Amino acid sequence: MNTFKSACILCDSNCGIELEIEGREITKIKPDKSHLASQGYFCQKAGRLNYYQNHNQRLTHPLKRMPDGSFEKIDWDTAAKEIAAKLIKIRDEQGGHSFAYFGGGGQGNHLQGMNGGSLRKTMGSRYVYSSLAQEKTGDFWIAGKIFGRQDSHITADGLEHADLAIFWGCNPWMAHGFPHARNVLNDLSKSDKRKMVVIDPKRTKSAEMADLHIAVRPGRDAFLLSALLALLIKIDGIDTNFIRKWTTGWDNVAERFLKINIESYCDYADVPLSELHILAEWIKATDKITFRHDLGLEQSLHSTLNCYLEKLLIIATGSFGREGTNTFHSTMVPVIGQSSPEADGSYKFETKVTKMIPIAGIYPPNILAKEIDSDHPERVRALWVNSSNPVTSVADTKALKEAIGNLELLVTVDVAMTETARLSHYVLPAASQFEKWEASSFNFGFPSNYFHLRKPVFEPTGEALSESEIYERILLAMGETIPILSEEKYPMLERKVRLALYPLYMLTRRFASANKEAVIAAGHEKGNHESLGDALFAKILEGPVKFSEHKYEDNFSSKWLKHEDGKFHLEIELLLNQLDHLQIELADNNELPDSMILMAGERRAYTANVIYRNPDWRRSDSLGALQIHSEDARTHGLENGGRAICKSAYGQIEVSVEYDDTCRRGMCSLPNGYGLLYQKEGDDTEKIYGPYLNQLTGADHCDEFAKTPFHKNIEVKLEPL
Ligand SMILES: Nc1nc2c(c(=O)[nH]1)N[C@H]1C(S)=C(S)[C@@H](COP(=O)(O)OP(=O)(O)OC[C@H]3O[C@@H](n4cnc5c(=O)[nH]c(N)nc54)[C@H](O)[C@@H]3O)O[C@H]1N2
Ligand SMILES: Nc1nc2c(c(=O)[nH]1)N[C@H]1C(S)=C(S)[C@@H](COP(=O)(O)OP(=O)(O)OC[C@H]3O[C@@H](n4cnc5c(=O)[nH]c(N)nc54)[C@H](O)[C@@H]3O)O[C@H]1N2
Ligand code: SF4
Ligand SMILES: [Mo]
Repeated sequence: MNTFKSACILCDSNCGIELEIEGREITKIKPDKSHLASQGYFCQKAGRLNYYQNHNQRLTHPLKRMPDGSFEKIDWDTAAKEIAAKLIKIRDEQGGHSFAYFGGGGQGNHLQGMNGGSLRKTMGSRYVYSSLAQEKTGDFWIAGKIFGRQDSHITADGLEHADLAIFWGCNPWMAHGFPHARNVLNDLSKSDKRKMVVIDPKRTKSAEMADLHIAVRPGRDAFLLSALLALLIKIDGIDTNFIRKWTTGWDNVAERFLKINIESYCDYADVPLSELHILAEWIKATDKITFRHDLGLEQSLHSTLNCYLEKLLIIATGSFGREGTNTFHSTMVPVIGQSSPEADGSYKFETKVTKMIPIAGIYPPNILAKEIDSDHPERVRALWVNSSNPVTSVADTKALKEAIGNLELLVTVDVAMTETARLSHYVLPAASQFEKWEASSFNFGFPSNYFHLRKPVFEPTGEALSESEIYERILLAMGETIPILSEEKYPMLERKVRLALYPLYMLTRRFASANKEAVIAAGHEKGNHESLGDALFAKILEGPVKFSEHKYEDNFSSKWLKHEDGKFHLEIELLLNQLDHLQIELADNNELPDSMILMAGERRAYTANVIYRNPDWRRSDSLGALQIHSEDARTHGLENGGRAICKSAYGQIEVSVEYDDTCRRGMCSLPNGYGLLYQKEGDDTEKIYGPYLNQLTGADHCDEFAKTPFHKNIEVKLEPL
């Protein structure tokens, strides 16, 4: 038996863990108390990681799809040669725009996946589709407008010290999303002095713990957010000093809120005015406020506008740049970037069919089917998927599957035989996150930020390779090379490790030279013969490190505030117009639809995106039940524990019903992460386990600007089966 240190890969907290292994099995997992960042924190999902590492759909060989749809094992050289020839042909005959890359936004594979950039460069393509553009691109775009950079990203690390914590459309008890989430919630909940507010149509576990739970009507947050801002302006609950010192455009913005009829907006959001008053008074009376939002705002109606209104709340109340408030954070391995227009306002890399612009360097999965399935001469012809399973995780699965049939080349790099892999021309087996050097770039800490480079615990299974080796083979076959750390400088590292770590080395050096003070404050120093970046890299090779220690005033520096005047630019005309338009929506649509609103993709105790394939990993909710208020269920003739048909405008699925009075009337909820094909031991065929959600969602049901899907707001009809 051996013990190793690593990290959980299931959410962005990336808690440190200690693994006991026997052969290729993980036999025990404990939280790592010595881990600098997580300090012994972890949750129930991590204890089951053996199910991620070992299951009967692990890919062990490169595979090629035959004309009859079956797959044959091929060797790496043949795979690399054949794929390279096809890529070159498509690039040379059609141009780089016909190649798109999907991935990079999942829960892992951030370090190894970076070499995918070399492939894109060789192909001459900038078209990166990512799951992050299923949630956060609206928010990134706003950051670009307000702060001057789309990757000036705000963190909620201040929650630990906040006297008022506002959770809007998120359920951190289940989904985490910031360090030691459950401890932070427990502390807030127990304290008599500190307050916690949750705004969520469902009385989630987080809502249960709050001092105030506002059960907003699904999809009506924009009304509630704008009514709250209007009320704060009315009661002098905003921080005029902060606004005067740090912002431009406030007067014009405030004027738009003065037009709002607070009472009718509250009514439309089905929130008692008294609750809004309590919240506004608490905000006015509290100095240290941290806001946190997630998919309840991003994947619901008005998603980009919601995120804008939340930013305005943060800034107008001065809840920024101090202890206990929101802040920026440093980034070692950037997952996103900045997409800037040309001088005339156009974008060089607009997509060819739907004319979508990139935001933060990425494109929304919601447009992908259209970009492929078109007779446009410059359509997408080749798709490369790396550590993502779009055929299950993207809206309107049926349309995407059909579109994929029109690809000239689909290559999937994954650890498992996913639904997307099954449609691919070639499937390339990747070493798992415990079989290679890997790290997460979801480090959102402030003022201290941590990085954890993990060493492999196992040898790769079968012929699986780390992504850096996979990309090297493909690029060599295309006549290119891939850079590697010098052996002279790092003689102790194996060749494949030098290959994997080269991008990280370059980023570390760049980070250290751009953030000298923060790196020194984190305890690193330049040696006689080595640069600060080299010194930091040497520490990274040893294990988890604190890589930056910032000062609160850095939040107001040009590191993150990129407008020339150094201010927050609050006026975004496009969104202020949408704000004005809410009045029309309200006037036009005062009746509730008779259908139920389905929240397609709730995070529960045993969901972890589409990372675990073997359904046995779950200790509860094996069917992924449709939760619904008992009275709504009875109205629809649905029995507790019975089966039902859930039908949307796009498709229908069969579900199991569970009465759950924490749901608001009129809404129901299905969990994310189910609907995967699996053949359990002893079964003679494969089965789909749990709700295949994205058969119910539509690609056009999305934010008009950022194209982020409204997964949380699907109109459905329910019938007993
Ligand atoms: N257990 C678990 N944790 C995870 C994941 C997982 O799969 N499982 N996935 C990770 C990922 S990729 C992400 S992006 C995060 C997501 O983390 P969260 O966004 O926190 O999780 P969700 O459960 O998807 O949605 C949050 C809440 O939004 C509420 N909601 C729905 N509609 C509305 C609305 O109209 N208005 C408001 N105000 N609220 C609404 C829901 O009731 C729900 O409680 O979780 C991460 N953590
Ligand atoms: N209806 C609905 N749809 C949703 C959501 C929802 O709430 N509702 N949530 C959305 C959100 S927020 C997200 S983030 C996406 C997530 O969906 P995806 O982008 O598909 O990402 P993940 O589930 O993180 O990971 C997917 C793949 O990575 C593979 N993988 C794991 N480790 C490795 C590795 O080391 N190397 C490689 N190459 N592959 C690896 C796994 O086998 C899995 O197939 O789903 C989105 N889809
Ligand atoms: S799922 Fe997230 S919170 Fe739970 S152990 Fe893993 S990284 Fe930590
Ligand atoms: Mo996500």
